[in-house]
Amino acid sequence: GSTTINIQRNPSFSMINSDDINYFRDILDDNTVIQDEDRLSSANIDWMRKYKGSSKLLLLPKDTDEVSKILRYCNSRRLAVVPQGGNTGLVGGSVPVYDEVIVNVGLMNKIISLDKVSGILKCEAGCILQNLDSFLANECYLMPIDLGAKGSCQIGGNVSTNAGGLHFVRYGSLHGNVLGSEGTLGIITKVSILTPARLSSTNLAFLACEDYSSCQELLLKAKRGLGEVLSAFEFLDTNSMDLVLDKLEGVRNPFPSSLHKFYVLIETTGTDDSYDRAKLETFLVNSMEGGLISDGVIAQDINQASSFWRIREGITEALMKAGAVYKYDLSLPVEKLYDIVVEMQLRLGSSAKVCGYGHLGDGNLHLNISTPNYDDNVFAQIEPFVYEWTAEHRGSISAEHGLGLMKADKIHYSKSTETVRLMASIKKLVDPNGIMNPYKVLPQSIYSP
Ligand code: FAD
Ligand code: 2HG
Ligand code: ZN
Repeated sequence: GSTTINIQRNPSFSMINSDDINYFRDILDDNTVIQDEDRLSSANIDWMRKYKGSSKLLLLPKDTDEVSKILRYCNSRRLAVVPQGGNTGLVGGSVPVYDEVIVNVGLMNKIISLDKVSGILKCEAGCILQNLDSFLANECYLMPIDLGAKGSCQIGGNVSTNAGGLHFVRYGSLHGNVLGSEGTLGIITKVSILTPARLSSTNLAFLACEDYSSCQELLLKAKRGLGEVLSAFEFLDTNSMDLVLDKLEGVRNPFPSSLHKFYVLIETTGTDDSYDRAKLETFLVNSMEGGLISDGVIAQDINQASSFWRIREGITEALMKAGAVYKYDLSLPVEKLYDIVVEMQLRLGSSAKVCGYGHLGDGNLHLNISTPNYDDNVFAQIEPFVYEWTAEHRGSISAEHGLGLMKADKIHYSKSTETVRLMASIKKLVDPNGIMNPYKVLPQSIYSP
């Protein structure tokens, strides 16, 4: 079921009336001012079906000019707005809390240009990540970001959440040149992004480790031994694997004989297939001889590679199918990163299944706790413990998913009072009436318009 939010609707926001609707009908094309119940109900609820708003209006602008007109009008009328992209966000940032107007730039999905020498791609913010990558594939370029939601998420959403994903370890943060704000400062309409060359050879290994310290050592060895070709280093624990095998159709364990404690995916991307492959094979043999891995296999073709990725990318979906999920996205020092999973499992006992996986190369743990049904007692065991633990170890409570609604009042676990005040004053400057994505990112106590 959806979560009950104990935030009051900000009374300074107006309610939509028929004049407003008429105005939007006037400035926007037919069929882009949406009041239809069905379409609104899917735009009102998030991907996890955990956060649910009650917006009466969804707007689909077709260009920047329309976005400006919408925002100018909403600001003058004090109508609150929630920018929405693919609505794949995992922290309740992309859906209204109350009756905010939903603005989705999904119709703004044109690729504007690609500079074939520099690799600079210009596109509208509503382009779907996977479509951009397919376009680039024909030009031998690559999107520097990849994530399980690529078939639905929009580049504008990626930029605004500063999404991390599976290739962060190679290409780094999307924010090399853009600043994100989870829709709290404005609406992104166009994105200009430097894309790396798409290289001809990709190899993927699926490995089994029997303890967490081996995973860590493997990461170090991979960075040193695979060096310039390393393009992903992901891990999952036995509970995560178990869940995927149980809940997703057609997924099988590459090592059918038994469940291992940990699994690691190592991807390499380079220019010389025989050289790259030999490098990965040598790495595998050395890791096996050194006792770091207990088993390992290199994908023989693209189908096997996608079946390996399906295991890792499918965990979020499998968790959804398993019942209630308590989701945390932590960044922690790598040596401490798995301790919280062990501690949490001890705390919760057999009443819950604690899954740890994530982007080990970036020190990003996805801690997910799964129970058949939502249970307040379980929740009370998890929070605030998980945030206190993270703060104590100087980690971040929001590694890549953003703060959204879920963690707006938890920001102080990761940011100093001064930083939060500074964020609030920037917000006040850009959005004086606080109409942009209210109740998200910043706590109401610090920022209320
Ligand atoms: P939405 O969910 O629609 O919105 C997210 C936030 O961005 C909201 O605050 C919204 O207001 C704002 N926003 C959206 N569009 C705009 C815009 N044009 N202008 C201004 N603000 C805007 N995230 C990761 O970082 N790494 C992962 O590996 C990853 N894997 C995922 C796997 C699955 C299966 C799923 C369901 C989600 C995953 N996510 C991951 C989370 C999510 O996909 C990302 O946060 C993504 O960047 C959201 O994009 P979106 O277009 O769906 O945005
Ligand atoms: C991933 O890395 C995503 O698979 C989703 O960021 C993580 O569901 C999650 O916790
Ligand atoms: Zn992730």
